[in-house]
Amino acid sequence: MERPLSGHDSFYVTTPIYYISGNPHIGHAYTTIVADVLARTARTEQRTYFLTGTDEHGQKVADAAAAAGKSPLQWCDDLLPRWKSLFELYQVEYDDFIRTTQPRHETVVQAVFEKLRENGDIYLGKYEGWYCVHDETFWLESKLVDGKCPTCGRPVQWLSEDDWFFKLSKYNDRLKQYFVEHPDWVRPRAVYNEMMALLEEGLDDLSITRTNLEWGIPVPASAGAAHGVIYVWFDALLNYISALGWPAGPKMQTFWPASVQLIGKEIARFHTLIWPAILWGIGEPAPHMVFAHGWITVEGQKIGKSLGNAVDPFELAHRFGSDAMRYFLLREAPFGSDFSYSEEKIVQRYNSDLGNDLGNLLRRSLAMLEKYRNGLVPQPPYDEAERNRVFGEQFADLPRRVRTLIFNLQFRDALEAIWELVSALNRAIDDRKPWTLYKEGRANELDALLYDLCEGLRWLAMLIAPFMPARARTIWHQLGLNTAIDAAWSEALVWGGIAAGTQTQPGEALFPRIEQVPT
Ligand code: ME8
Repeated sequence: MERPLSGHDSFYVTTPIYYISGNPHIGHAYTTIVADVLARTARTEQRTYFLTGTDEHGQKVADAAAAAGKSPLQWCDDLLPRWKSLFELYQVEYDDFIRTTQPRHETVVQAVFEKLRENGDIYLGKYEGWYCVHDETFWLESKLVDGKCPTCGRPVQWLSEDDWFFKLSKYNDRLKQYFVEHPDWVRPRAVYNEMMALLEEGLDDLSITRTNLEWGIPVPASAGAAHGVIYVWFDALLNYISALGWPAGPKMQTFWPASVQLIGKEIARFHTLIWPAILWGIGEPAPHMVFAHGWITVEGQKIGKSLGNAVDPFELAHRFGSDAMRYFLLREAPFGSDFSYSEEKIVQRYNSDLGNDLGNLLRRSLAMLEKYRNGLVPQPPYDEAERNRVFGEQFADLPRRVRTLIFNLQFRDALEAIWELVSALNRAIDDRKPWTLYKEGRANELDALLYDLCEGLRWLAMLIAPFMPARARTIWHQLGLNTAIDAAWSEALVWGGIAAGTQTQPGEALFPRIEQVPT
């Protein structure tokens, strides 16, 4: 990779800010969990900032509020706890949660508008054309499919108004050059190519105000012919820097440009064509990377609030546990691709990878330790040099490998790499049969094996911690370890960290078996 995400002294990861026009669904949890895995990994080595939040302006929110007989702000205030509780349920530890109705954001949006106007990047013109309320997007007639929105397929409405325009076309060449010089700045490649094709066609200027809408950030009065509100996308994109206190806040100096901005692929155009141009207009650099991931689908359809097939993420976390859901979402498909969701698949992954492989490894290791050694981690009967020979040598580079894969957003590969250790430990039990070693009085061999199982489990707790924080802690505690798990991550490089004599405490099953509910 051209610009590796690790190795810098600060790390800034963002998710889209979500439209608070309804309840969250599993797609919103997905992006936010991915950001959390990255942030948890980065935090152990770098100054890290993880931002998420809610997009509260625009017609879509105004319409939802009106339908409920509430003011837009009341609507947002009432729904916000539901969104925040979802993230809490999924153990998302963000550093900041921004709402676009907060004054700290609104003042920045107006200041950016002013700055662009002073620089001559904004002008007053007439907008006539089509608008999709669902996607809050302006469309040229030629882009419509059967007269409908090309992205979501809904009817569009005709707008004719005097608006302020951003000179996006002016940045077309600079964008093209930037894409050529930074071939990894937009990932995955398919999205990069799609955006490059749009640049080849040429970008039009962008209307960035809405005259006939009241719910939004007012166009600054100093703009003279000011009227209406700022277009919701122009407003929303700026959250990534308003949260840092643009222009001069200390966080801006530390964290901008962002290390990685995570989005769903349907909003790649806004983040990779419009967003860098706005940033350049105000003298800021583009983010290091925008990663546009695929969709979770059900029967081939994107899960969405309004498609009526939203899967309730609260119910899923209650049924399967938030750790198992986090595991499933990151393990099921390579990050970037679409993947179809089904409960059968969750149950299958849960019972096999989590219950049988990892859960049973912990259960049987600690049960044997309890039975043969009173639950005390034995003194391994080998010296320092030899200790590293077997597992230590075989897995010496595993923590680094996992970190690299995580920072390269290859979460499935990272989990597969971790499961190589799970399998190796399970195989060691099956091959070396501790019960026979015990019966035959081969104490040294038994101690060596039991020690390696405990140490291996210690490694596993650290390695899975960014993915499954709660279950990692369960393993840690059952091993009898009391230190903070995150701090130990980089010490894991040497096999032999668990002290002989540690009193283990077998407890609840990690992932009790789940029976498939008949459909
Ligand atoms: O677009 N699969 O907000 P939004 C995977 N407010 N991820 C999904 C998904 C699915 N089926 N459905 C949604 C907006 N997502 C704007 C963003 S940013 C300045 C403004 C995730 O509520 C994915 O991250 O429609 C997607 O991009 C985002 O939710 C869209 O959320």
